[in-house]
Amino acid sequence: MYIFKPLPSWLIHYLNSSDEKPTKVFFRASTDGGDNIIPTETLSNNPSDSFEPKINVSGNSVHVIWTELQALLTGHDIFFRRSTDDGDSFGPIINLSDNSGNSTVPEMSTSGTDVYVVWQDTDPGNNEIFFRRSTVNGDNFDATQNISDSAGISHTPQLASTIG
Ligand SMILES: [Ca+2]
Ligand SMILES: [Ca+2]
Repeated sequence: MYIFKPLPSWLIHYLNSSDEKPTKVFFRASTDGGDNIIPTETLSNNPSDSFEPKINVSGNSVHVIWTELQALLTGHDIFFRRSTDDGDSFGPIINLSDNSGNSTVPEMSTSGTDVYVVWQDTDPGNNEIFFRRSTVNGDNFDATQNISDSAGISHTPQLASTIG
């Protein structure tokens, strides 16, 4: 006797339209290859715009990052949220950048239970690329590292990792 369990497939979208402000990060998932899609869940919780969502799946975990406008004068921050039950529920929102610089353009990669996040940030005075790593599946993150640390404008980071 064989039991076939379709691989889960995931999708995320965010709405950016003039009739819904602020923009938010929405999550929807399908566990049957897209035949049925669970109701939309709103992952962001911010009175200003949330945008630039990125998603990664590792095992039963779903990791999502995005950018939020905090205030016009203090710029943006990078936020992270994870699910460990195939997207049925999500844990608390974590502010990964949490600084007064303009933190934008997040990218994410996973390898086993490691989660890697980069973004560009003006906190040091010019644009640098910041990096944070979790070795515990996003439960918490190590300290932020400035991995560009150059006088010029460093921007548009990309990230890749091998499967752990
Ligand atoms: Ca910031
Ligand atoms: Ca730089």
